[in-house]
Amino acid sequence: MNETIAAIATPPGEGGIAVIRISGPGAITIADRVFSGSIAEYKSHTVHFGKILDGNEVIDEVLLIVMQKPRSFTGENTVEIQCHGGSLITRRVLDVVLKAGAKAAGPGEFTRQAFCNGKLDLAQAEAVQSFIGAKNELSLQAASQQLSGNLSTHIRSFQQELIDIAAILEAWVDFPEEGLEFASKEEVIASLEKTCQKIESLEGTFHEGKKIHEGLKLCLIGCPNVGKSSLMNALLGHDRAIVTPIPGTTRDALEAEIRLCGLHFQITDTAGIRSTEELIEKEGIRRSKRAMQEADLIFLLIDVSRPLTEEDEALLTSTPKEKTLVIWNKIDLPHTIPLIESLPHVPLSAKTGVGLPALKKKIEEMIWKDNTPSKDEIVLTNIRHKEALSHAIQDLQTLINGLKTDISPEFLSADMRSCLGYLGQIIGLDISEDILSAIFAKFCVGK
Ligand SMILES: Nc1nc2c(ncn2[C@@H]2O[C@H](COP(=O)(O)OP(=O)(O)OP(=O)(O)O)[C@@H](O)[C@H]2O)c(=O)[nH]1
Ligand SMILES: [Mg+2]
Repeated sequence: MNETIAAIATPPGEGGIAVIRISGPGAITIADRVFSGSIAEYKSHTVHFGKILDGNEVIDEVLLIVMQKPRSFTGENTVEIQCHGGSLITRRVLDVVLKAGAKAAGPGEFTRQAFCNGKLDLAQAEAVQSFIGAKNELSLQAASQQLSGNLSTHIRSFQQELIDIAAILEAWVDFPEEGLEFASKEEVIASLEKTCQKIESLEGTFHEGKKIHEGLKLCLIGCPNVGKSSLMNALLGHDRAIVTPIPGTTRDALEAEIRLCGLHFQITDTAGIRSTEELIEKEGIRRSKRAMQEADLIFLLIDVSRPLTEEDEALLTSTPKEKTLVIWNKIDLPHTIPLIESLPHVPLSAKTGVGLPALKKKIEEMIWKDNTPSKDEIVLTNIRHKEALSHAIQDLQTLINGLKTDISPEFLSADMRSCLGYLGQIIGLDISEDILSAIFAKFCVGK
């Protein structure tokens, strides 16, 4: 733990500047060995211009920032060197720092120092990586909530409520006669159920959190020539897919990434579905059907400038209702909209863009079902947190059932301890070295 670590903290490649971070008890001494100025005399949180030297050789002219502990991200003495942002020059500055006595930092090691110094709890430390990796506004919002400690505050309040009850349970074990005076069994059950419900509702946000964090799969499906590729291009804002008046233009599933409604989507344009004996097209259609199964959301496109075909009808009845949005396309041409009430639908023209704003609104409705997460809401995005909460809930349920069936208080206390243990894991209490290493290994080097 008491090592001094160093790494390039900015992304690889060329840039105006790059930052090399040194953190640990020896940070100032080590930086002093390679810098032209006298760092030990600098005031904390000041910036200095000077040279990085390898013996007599000048490696780079840099700005250097000194931060004395505990007022730094890691809680350790920290020096940050802003050098020129070429990959070779950055590497050389780092090499000089390593030669002067620092150890090359592993993935997430700076954040791990921050965790060990109590600057962040484990849930917050994990949020750092989600914050950096956020691909859309909602995911950034969720990570920022977690980083500011809101999730941890909730976990701590559950723990506090349970610790109060644990004390009563322990009293029942130690003083079977007097113990009941602290609270009646019914009161204990009622408060456990209340806490359990709160934990369940937090756990329930994971479904939303997963959408936010990982994004959604959206698949465009329909008969040949209905305008699937045109709609994909319209949503992307550029000509990703080939569009022609020839039915059967798209042969393979085409994928693209897109941001819609604050979320990240992986959008798949598929081969038009029709009965065919042609080998390539047949394979394309098989892939379309697979994409449809894997999708979180399906757009079923129908060309309303011509009468419904048998194949349109077959698709209308066979696509999974809960995730299908019907798109009546080509409304810029003379058209008739079929009367179908069973599926949500939007009329539009992929060619002119009419109806696209309504489509986006509809997507939002379908995804959130009127339950758009608000800015202040905590949403779980991390599977580790969700699993720990599920275990905690199971323990609480066993505990509540045990109370109802008059099980011996010793067992109840064991369930309670286990439940508290799971809650603690989320914020990093009593967590094993293996789990910690696995968590930080997912980080990038330099963070
Ligand atoms: N007028 C009009 N034409 C459209 C519209 N959308 C698509 N088209 C035309 O319909 C033809 C087929 O469009 P595509 O986007 O290639 O259709 P697709 O569903 O991808 O077709 P396949 O790949 O063959 O399955 C092209 O000539 C498009 O210009 C629309 O909204 N209005
Ligand atoms: Mg196509």
